[in-house]
Amino acid sequence: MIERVELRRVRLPLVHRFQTSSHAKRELEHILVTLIDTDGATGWGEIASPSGPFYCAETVESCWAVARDHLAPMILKAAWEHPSELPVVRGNYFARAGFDMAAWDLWARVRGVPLATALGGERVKVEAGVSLGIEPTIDDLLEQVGLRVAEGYRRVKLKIAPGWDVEPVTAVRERYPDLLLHVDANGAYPSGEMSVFGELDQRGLSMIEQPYAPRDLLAHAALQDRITTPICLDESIEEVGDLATALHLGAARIVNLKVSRMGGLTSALQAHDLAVRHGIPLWCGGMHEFGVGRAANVALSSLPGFTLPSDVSGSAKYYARDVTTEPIVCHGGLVDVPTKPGLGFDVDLDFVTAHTTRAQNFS
Ligand code: OSB
Ligand code: MG
Repeated sequence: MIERVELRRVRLPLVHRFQTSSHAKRELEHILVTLIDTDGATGWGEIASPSGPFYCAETVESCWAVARDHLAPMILKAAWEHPSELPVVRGNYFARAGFDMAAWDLWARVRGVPLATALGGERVKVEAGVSLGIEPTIDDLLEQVGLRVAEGYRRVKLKIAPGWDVEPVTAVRERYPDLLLHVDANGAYPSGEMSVFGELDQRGLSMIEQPYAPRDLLAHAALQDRITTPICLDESIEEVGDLATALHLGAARIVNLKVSRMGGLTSALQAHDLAVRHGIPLWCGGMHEFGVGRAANVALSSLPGFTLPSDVSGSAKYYARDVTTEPIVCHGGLVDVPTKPGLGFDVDLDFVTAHTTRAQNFS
């Protein structure tokens, strides 16, 4: 049983401004969730919602309200033996993910096993890629790509949007003919837009991520029929049922699984198993998580179905200093899967406290 829940809104500046098709950000505010059980054991989770409702419907404010008014009170009353038995609400995936992750961390710590082992992970290192935002100029983009390739990252993903697509992608491809490269539109193209994707189909990309709006699965299936580059879904997949529908329709040949977007590790695990049964390659996407959420992403990426590099870059790609006492590091494009119990990282409470904008405890 959980005896105490702590919620902290923590704000950290990004080392490099990040622009997607819908918005730009310089700093992030995520909510750290701490669960403390009746024996005093502790688990940490992270609610990594964007501040505004542009990637998905949730916001930091909506997550804070749902966590405060529903998830925290519900978990204090709940009897659960395993994280898969936590009480649930509809939707509100990011908010739920913070609690699910904290429950998994607690569960694994109490048993003295690394989270990756608890989830069924097999890898000791995971392959890392980077996600690069829209830059003011193509030269700026080439500089960012050069920096990350020099650091050893195994794959580069470029954000695209109408007006920033064929030209920058062609420039990067010409400079790096053998780079594992893909694009992510975050659903910015009108349903049925084919010509841009016909061009991008000639650039040797490993995938095109989320070209159309999240619910427009039929448009994704029609595009996949017309191009050979695999389509990868991100925003479209919030529940395991969404994945089943997408695969049935032929709307994706690759899937980006995100712990945050799917309401936590429990649901991501189910989606993993379904994708493996369908022979669909997976990778783990990110939301610029702080060290807590990223440690969960690293653990998930150690599962056998994650056969493509994940967005689990080292802390240094995002933050000058992370919320964990040790940063997550990437060497030669690989991130070690932690071997310590639970998430395998400790939270730097002094640093977190110094960057907390609002906190509330429940018991
Ligand atoms: O679509 O994958 C996305 C960041 C914020 C919102 C959406 C996305 C992203 C990223 C960053 O691509 C991935 C990372 O955490 O490195
Ligand atoms: Mg994406």
